[in-house]
Amino acid sequence: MDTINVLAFDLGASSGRGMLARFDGTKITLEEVHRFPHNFSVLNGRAYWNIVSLYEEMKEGMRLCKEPLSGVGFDTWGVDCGMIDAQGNLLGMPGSYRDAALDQENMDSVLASFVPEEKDHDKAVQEGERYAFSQTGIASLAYNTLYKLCYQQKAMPEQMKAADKILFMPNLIEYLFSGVVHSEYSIASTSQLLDMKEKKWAVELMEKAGIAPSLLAPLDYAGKDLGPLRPEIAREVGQEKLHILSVSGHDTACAVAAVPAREEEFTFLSSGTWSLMGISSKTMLEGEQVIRDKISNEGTWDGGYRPTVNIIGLWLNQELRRSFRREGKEYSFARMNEMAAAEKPLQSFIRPDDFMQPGDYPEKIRAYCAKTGQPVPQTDGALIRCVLESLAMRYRQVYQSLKPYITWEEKLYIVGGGAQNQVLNQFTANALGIPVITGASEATAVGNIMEQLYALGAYRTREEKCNILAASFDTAEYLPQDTAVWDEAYRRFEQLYQ
Ligand code: ADP
Ligand code: LRH
Repeated sequence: MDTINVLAFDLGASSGRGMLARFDGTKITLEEVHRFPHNFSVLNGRAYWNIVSLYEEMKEGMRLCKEPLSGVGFDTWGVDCGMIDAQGNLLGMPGSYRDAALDQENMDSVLASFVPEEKDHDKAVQEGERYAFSQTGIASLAYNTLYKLCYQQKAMPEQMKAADKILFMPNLIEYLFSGVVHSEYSIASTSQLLDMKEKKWAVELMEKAGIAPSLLAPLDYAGKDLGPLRPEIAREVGQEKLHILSVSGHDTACAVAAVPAREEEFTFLSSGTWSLMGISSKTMLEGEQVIRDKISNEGTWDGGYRPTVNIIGLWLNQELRRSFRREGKEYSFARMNEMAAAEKPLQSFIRPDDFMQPGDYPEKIRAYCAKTGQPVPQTDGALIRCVLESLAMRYRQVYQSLKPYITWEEKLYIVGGGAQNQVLNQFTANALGIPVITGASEATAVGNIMEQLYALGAYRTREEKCNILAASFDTAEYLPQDTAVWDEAYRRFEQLYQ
């Protein structure tokens, strides 16, 4: 078989990368052709992604590939979108889900508006959350596209009026490179605008929220050839025959497509800026408890479900690192782990998901520990350890909410950049009391590549896919240790939620 070359652009919340895959029929060889840092910027109090710079960086990534490519695919973080007008012009910079305006209050006011007959605000919010879940199968999270669009109606009505279509980030990028206007299922599932059961837009909910359903582009699925690059771009990057292959636009769906599980049913943690814990599932999870546990029935690359809980993730570590840098201390992630490992175990915990906004994290964490009567971390290492142990404890809490649905062998597959964090992997095995198996650290790009190879007919079955993953990427296993100590400490962690 001739070697197949495909390029995956994988935009995470902390960096973008262009990964070139060469597939020889058995094995993928990955080359990182281009990596570029990116972050949101706050302008005039509002958080934006720099789509112009992302676009230029991706063109540069294409230019750097010297061999002819059989496909290029794009995946990004969830929920965010840009808008175009009826003439196809881009309307402003896409807003970031970290915008401080996308808070609980904004979400609650939308939820309460779904049940205007209920005059008690708290009850209306609860009822509204049930309604939103019943229409979508997705948990209400303050940064979902639904709540952002409602905010935009109030904050930027003129721009919303000018909008003809809303395009989710990967689909916006595909549009800029090809002119094709569509919404891919997996990324659309993160918006809370899609009825996951019926697999069509949740029109009634949108109308109640005052969002015109015509704003959404037609829904379709990964695996399609979206057509060639715009001719002027193809010429510029020297890839005149390159076609865009539609992959699951949501990076988490890509990461799950790269889990090296031979079984069809498995439990995963996609670990990066976010930690996404979930299970593969043939059906949606529903009911009161699912709503309370904030489980979202997000979409897989092939049109299925992967009930998932969003956990704040290694954003905490990234924010600590940025804070240390501001104090003049430059630590690598590996160095941060050494510092954490040297500290006393299980001293103090935070509730990870309470830390969404950027800021002075050492100060925020110390203040939280003082307020909750726990030992205040005194060193940088102690702060890092507190974050890693708290994340592992939160993983345990989420795992317990998923456990009623786990009918297969208890083990957790971890993929993504965070799989390189050996300290956290071990903490996770200890906290959950089950084996942890780590897979590709570039899982999001690998999933994107596997989906392109599938679209090109390079493999067909799950078994063939697992053989390719096994031949291409190492795995490692972590067995639980000191579980009695972690069990005792978990009781202290749980008290923070009472
Ligand atoms: P995203 O896709 O959200 O940008 P990644 O999947 O690239 O995130 O994961 C980034 C995270 O991976 C970093 O926040 C860091 O915590 C972790 N990481 C990266 N490299 C290492 C390393 N060498 N050791 C430990 N952790 C690492
Ligand atoms: C992780 C992720 C996650 C959420 C968040 C906003 O990168 O895609 O699944 O949707 O971004």
